[in-house]
Amino acid sequence: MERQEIVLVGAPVEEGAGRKGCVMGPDAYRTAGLAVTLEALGHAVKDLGNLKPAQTGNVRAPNGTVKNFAAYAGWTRVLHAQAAALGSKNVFPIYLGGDHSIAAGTVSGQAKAAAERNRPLFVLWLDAHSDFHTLDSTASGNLHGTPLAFVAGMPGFDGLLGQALAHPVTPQNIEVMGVRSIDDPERALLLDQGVGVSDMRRIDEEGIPAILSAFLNRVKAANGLLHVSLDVDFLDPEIAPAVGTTVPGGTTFREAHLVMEMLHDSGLVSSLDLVELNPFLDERGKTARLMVDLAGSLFGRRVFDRPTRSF
Ligand SMILES: [Mn+2]
Repeated sequence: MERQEIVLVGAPVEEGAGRKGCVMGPDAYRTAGLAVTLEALGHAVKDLGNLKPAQTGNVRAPNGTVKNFAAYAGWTRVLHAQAAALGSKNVFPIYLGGDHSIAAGTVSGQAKAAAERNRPLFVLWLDAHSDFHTLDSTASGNLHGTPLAFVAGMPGFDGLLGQALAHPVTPQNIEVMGVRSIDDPERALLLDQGVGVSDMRRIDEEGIPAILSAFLNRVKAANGLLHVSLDVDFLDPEIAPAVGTTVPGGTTFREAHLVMEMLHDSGLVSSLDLVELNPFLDERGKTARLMVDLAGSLFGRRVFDRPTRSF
């Protein structure tokens, strides 16, 4: 396979989640051997270490419900700038969260870089939740429930970047896969905006290959770039307990690997988030190792080569 220049960017963010621990996520991926796993597949890996949030001065929360808004703004700004810069280079960034709020910066930055290359950005959001709350609709106030709405250009996020979002992701270019927990305001907004949603029932009924290949065909036909945002809770908590928001009935080991293997074979993926790993809740590193193994499948690990057969 093609050798990739992979860049690791640590974003030790936990202010978007309801409980502490995601701050340790980037180092857990390092401990679990992410770099050596990718290097063993023939890729070059450069680790930029962990970022620090930008100073935001006196940014104020738009309402009293949202928690840690200034921290969210600081992380969004530094990650947006980093992702926009990496997206303009011939490298593959992997953003190591941190809770899922990091995607406000990573996806918006990748979208900016894609727009500058005249390519549409598509987003595959692998998650138990749709993270499509606005700052007004969130009941918990936990900001890791809002990044997808922000990058899709939903209103009310002024102050997050300190300027309007110039390059939102077209909602129809987003596929949310693996969901099994959506709040009513999110459901209404997802439907209204035409976001693709393949919930667990649809995965049960139609299977990963049919759903994912239809989406990948759309990305390819549009000459799109594809950002993948992998939340630990996409996986069933039996195999991935290290997350603060477990929801039963997630994807199996094989379903998750199949997603990654199909993504690899497509050659369409250009950036990746690994988010919501909470090492404090893990069992002897098994969730961190599974996430690293899934990254391995995305970057070409396979049991056997599968040459196209001609008869
Ligand atoms: Mn999430």
